[in-house]
Amino acid sequence: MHSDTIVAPITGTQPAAVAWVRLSGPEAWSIASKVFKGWPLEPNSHRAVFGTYIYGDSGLALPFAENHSYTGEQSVELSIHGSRVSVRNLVEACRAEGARMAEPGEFTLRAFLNGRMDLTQAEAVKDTVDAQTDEQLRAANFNRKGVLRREVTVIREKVLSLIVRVEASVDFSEEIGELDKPAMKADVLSVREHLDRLVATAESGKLLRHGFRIAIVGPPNAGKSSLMNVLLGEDRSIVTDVAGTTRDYVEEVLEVGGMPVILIDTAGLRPTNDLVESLGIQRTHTMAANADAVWYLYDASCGWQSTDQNTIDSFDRPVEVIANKIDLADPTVGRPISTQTRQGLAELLGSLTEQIQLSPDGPLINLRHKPLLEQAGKSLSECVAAIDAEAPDDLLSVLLADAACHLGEVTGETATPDMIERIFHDFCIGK
Ligand SMILES: Nc1nc2c(ncn2[C@@H]2O[C@H](COP(=O)(O)OP(=O)(O)OP(=O)(O)O)[C@@H](O)[C@H]2O)c(=O)[nH]1
Ligand SMILES: [Mg+2]
Repeated sequence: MHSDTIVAPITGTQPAAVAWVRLSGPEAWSIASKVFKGWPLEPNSHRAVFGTYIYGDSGLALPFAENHSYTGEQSVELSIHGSRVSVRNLVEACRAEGARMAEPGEFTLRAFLNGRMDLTQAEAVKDTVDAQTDEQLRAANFNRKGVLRREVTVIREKVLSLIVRVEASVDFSEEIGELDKPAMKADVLSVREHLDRLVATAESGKLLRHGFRIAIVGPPNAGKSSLMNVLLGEDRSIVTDVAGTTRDYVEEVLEVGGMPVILIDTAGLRPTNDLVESLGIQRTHTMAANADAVWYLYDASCGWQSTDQNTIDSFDRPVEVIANKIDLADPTVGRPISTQTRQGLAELLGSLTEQIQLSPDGPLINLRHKPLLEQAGKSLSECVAAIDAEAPDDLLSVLLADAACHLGEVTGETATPDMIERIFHDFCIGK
């Protein structure tokens, strides 16, 4: 447990109707009793009391006893009116009584250090707070409740029990006999398969976190900006009948089926001598190359041209061809839509929803977990190879210990202070 008591506002930007300030540490209750008139002689954990602060505002004090709080330490959450000055006064009053301003992420760091949560749960606290779509929130809730923690712990415990088996046969070979190599190999392979299933969730995790990027490309005047606007439901991009209206790319996030989708409107593709336009067109190509999907939009009333075919061939990747302005002409090629009459838009979104649907329920790993789990898997594969090569048992236990160590870095049991610091570095004040 830490010896100092920390304080910080735990609610967002002021002004707001109400704000909360949290104190955590051994002096939390004692400091609260000095800044809050109405603090009970015998506070009950989780029971709020109403009172007045020494600088005049009033609100609730909610005490939490040690081992029964978010951080695991004695804590108090204090509500006040959410003006900037009221929050500042309360924080200053707590500091005057000996509290220190909390560092970003320090409440959650203390919760981790006090064993209230593991690293995957601490990361999920941040994901929960940062969630912008339903699916992001659902996945964050999963991991915050410890689903990933349990999964990794189960795998790690299996590895640890394999180590015990190898070491027992090394130390007590006379009593319990030689290690059963075929059985050992089968068990290591089965743990490895379990691990691979978890590693395979990284792609969905990345999609969920960073969103599915769609570059809308095509000739000028095809209606790319119009499509962007109609999908967003707002006039984000400038639309005119002047070819070459969009000069730079514009990106916006849209929620589709609970998933974040990033729509990128780009400059229309055509030969040009205009310096600004050609720079914009270069960006269109870069955006298309880095996107998860490319939508090639053309004007159905102009028909499908050989230049359209040449452009999509040049992309060197699958492209979804979309025929716009079907209110003017029937298309011969591509998915028919009209941004003006909204024909075909529901179908377009429907097929996108199917494309980005997550695999069935389960924990998703993030980009920090992935290399650690992969390294654990590599050590297990090396262990299998060592069994095949009839390597000494000692080597098997070293390789298994290596796998267990990497798994422990995911949950935090074997994480270095440096790793832990990096995780909490991205948190903001009050988390
Ligand atoms: N009839 C009809 N006109 C449309 C439709 N979609 C867009 N337009 C019109 O087509 C013109 C060009 O639309 P934009 O959305 O600016 O086209 P763009 O592809 O972004 O063009 P650039 O930015 O120049 O590359 C505008 O006058 C729109 O009103 C449609 O479905 N039907
Ligand atoms: Mg445009």
